[in-house]
Amino acid sequence: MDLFDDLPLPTDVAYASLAPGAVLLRAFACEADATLLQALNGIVAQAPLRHMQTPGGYTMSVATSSCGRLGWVSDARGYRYAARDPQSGQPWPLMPDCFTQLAQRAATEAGYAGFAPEACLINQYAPGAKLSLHQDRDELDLSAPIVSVSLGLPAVFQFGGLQRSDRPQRHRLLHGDVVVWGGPSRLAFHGVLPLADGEHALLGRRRINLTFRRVGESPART
Ligand code: MD3
Ligand code: FE
Repeated sequence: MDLFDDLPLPTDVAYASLAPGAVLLRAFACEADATLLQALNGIVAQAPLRHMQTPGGYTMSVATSSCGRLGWVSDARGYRYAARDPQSGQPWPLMPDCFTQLAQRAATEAGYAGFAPEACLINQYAPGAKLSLHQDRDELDLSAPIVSVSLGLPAVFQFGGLQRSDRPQRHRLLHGDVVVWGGPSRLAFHGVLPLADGEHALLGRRRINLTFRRVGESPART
């Protein structure tokens, strides 16, 4: 069957509920880390990580790329999903089988069987990089969850409510942690505090976060 039916993933999963609809699968991606990193290196060789401009005119401290049918793009015109990398004019790299397999198995564990990601956004944090509180609402299909995979240095993740002003909870996300965000948590405000310096045995001085998304039919809003 699938080339990555043998992707090493735990059968006995440690769960924690972070909020209604949000499930943390602690260390779910640990054993698959080297396979995922090798696939990631292939993607960023074709579609390099870059610091995008926000619609407000800032340069993001996080460097991003994508793979899959659609990729996430930000520029002066706004945020959107696009079928091509604006930097090369080429389609985004294909989603590797090991990525799809991991996202589907994690979604199934969290109660979202049948999740078929169309886009994987890759975020790279160097020490000091952060992501301000935001909602993910560039997708049309808000019934599907988002699956996020943390690799490398630990991060402090902020997770709030449906209003920007709701005081966020803080969680440490560690290498290999996978979180599935569905149901009422799908539109919650969230962000990442500035990354503390450190050295990770496999990834070095950085954190990588992969988010697997279902975008929905006509992706471009802007
Ligand atoms: C909760 N990424 O790419 S992952 C993003 O660590 C993003 O790079 C962060 O927020 C990172 O948009 C956080 C966890 C996450 C991702 C998407 C969510 C949490 C979410 C969407 C809705 C609610
Ligand atoms: Fe987000």
